[in-house]
Amino acid sequence: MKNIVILISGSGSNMLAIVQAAKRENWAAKYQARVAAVISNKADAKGLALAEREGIATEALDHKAFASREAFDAALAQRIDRHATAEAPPLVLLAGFMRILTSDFVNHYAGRLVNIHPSLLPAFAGLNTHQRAIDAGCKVAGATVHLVTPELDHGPILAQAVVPVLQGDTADALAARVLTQEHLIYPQAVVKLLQNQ
Ligand code: NHR
Ligand code: GAR
Repeated sequence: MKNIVILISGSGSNMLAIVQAAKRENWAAKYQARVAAVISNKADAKGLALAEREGIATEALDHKAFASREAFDAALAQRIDRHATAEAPPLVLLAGFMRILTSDFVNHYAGRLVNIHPSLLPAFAGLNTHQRAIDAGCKVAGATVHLVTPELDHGPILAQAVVPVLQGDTADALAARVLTQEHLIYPQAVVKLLQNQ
């Protein structure tokens, strides 16, 4: 069995989309893969309760309890690597995870660390993507699933989805439109990775 570990910080809707796709599409039988754990750097993340309701093991690891990024990332990696199996190391998915990760952490998971970013990369890496797209006068926006590399939001692109930017759009309205597409492309991109292994 290959274990998938999902890292979140907030509402966890992408996490839930992946968990539901795994059940609906029977990833256990098709790809010998399962979502083994959901880990949040925020104890009050709404996504933790959603994951519990789906019967998935959850953990909170508060980054503020650590003296440095390196120390937090080392503790996080230790938690993740408990989910290694005899067959495979874990696949790690960032789903609304809001902490930048150190190069050591990223290199340890090279090729098996994935993120979904709410813009059409390489446009609008970093934060506040929807307002920046509106302010730039973009006619389309979207989301990108990519492999994580040490340089923020710059890894190889696995999937993208496009939505229109509408007249009078607010960042919240655009974010909601983008999010509906994220829920489709993230599970699909994970399936492709599982198929290629
Ligand atoms: N780490 C590396 N090395 N590379 C990437 O591509 C990463 C990453 C960690 C997270 C997700 C990312 C996004 O999709 C991601 C990609 C957080 C920040 C950020 O500035 C930026 C990008 C992303 C996630 N975080 C602040 C920090 O100091 C904290 C912000 C907050 O807590 O609200 O870590 O956009
Ligand atoms: C998603 O839109 C995701 O792309 C974005 O946060 C939202 C999380 O929603 N990620 C980032 O901004 C990373 N910096 P979710 O918790 O409901 O999946």
